[in-house]
Amino acid sequence: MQSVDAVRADFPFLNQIMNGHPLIYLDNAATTQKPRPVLRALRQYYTQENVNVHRGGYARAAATTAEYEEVRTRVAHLINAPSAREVVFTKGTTEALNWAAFGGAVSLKPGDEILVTVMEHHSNLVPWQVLAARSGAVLRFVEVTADGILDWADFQRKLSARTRVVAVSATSNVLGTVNPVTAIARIAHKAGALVVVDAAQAVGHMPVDVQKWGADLVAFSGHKMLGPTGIGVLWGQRAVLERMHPLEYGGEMISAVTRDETTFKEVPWCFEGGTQNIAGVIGLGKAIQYLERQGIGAIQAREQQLAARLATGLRALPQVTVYGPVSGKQRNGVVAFNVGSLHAHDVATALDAQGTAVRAGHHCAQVLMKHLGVSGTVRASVAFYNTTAEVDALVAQVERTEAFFKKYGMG
Ligand code: C6P
Repeated sequence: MQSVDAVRADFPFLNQIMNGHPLIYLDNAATTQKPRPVLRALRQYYTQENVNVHRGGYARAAATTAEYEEVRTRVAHLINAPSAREVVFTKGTTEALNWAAFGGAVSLKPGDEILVTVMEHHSNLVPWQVLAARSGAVLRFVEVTADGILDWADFQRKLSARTRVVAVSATSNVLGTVNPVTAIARIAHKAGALVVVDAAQAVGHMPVDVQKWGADLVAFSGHKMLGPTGIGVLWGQRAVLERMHPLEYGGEMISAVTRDETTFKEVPWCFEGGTQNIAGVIGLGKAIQYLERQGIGAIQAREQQLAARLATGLRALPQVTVYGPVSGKQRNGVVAFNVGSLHAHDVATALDAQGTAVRAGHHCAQVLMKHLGVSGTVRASVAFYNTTAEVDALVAQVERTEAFFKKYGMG
């Protein structure tokens, strides 16, 4: 990996003043910033390459189509998928997970069970809840231990021959917990369940090998891994994708249309109806190139190191509660915390006034908030372009915030 200074020079967003202070951006779990090669590619696309793909017979159309399809191969390489034809472009993780739930990968009947975890983001919970309500299936939750780890005994207890789907996040967007996907998929498959992985916080932040995971469907978003918004991926085992049906019918996903019937393109193109986010795909390709140049293993190590330092610094403050696993290896770059009884939004506002951007609230994980017994948390999330000085500055700012409110008898 390049030096942090060299890396930061590639991210113009990071170089700005916020509320009179140099901006410290620690909301990377919400979305990461974009490096110059991605920004350049988007500009280049709209200035010189903007044609529709898979349609035109002219040279520019062929070149842009080839570029678009090359990104599919790049994505496959990044996640070690056996074939680029198992990569479906979507709007993002949310859309990909909706396809996983409603695309016919599994058909449920009353009494069947869907197993999710308490730490799921709403995008990997609400679709399953709706599917359960429509089919008469039962949605069950695997609990989380006091230190923020998936309760393995509870998982084994709840997994049964009735379980038809196990839907789990690779890493939690609140606790930072890294879940043992390979082990989960192995025993879930033994029980005959479909395994769906929400990898929104994993891809680009840790080495992901879908073959090693052994899951059936994996979803992730481009914007959380240096790419543009509005582009994401549903990876699926070929046989699983083959038994799914498109959720959007229309242009470009067809093979032939008569007055009476339509035949569809093969997987994955049958899932990409209408004009796609071509610029998004091309930007995603550049993001992957950038990540691979830095080295995904090195990125993971750096983000874990920064998060561990942050968590340790915050834990040392008398009023601060840090959520999630203590061990650096079991967590990614996310650190959620609260300061005494202060409202998370008040803390985030105080940090914003000091130039630091963090997220506060339920983080689209209300079931987890209920489990933690809080209405929300503050959440700082690092990327490999953050510095130790920034992390230390946040700890100092939290300490000042704590002292400020204490002076007025709050917190
Ligand atoms: N989490 C966060 O601040 P989309 O919005 O479709 O790109 O990703 C949804 C999603 C699904 N799963 C997980 C684990 C996620 O973290 C997210 C997005 C952001 O935590 C925005 S809510």
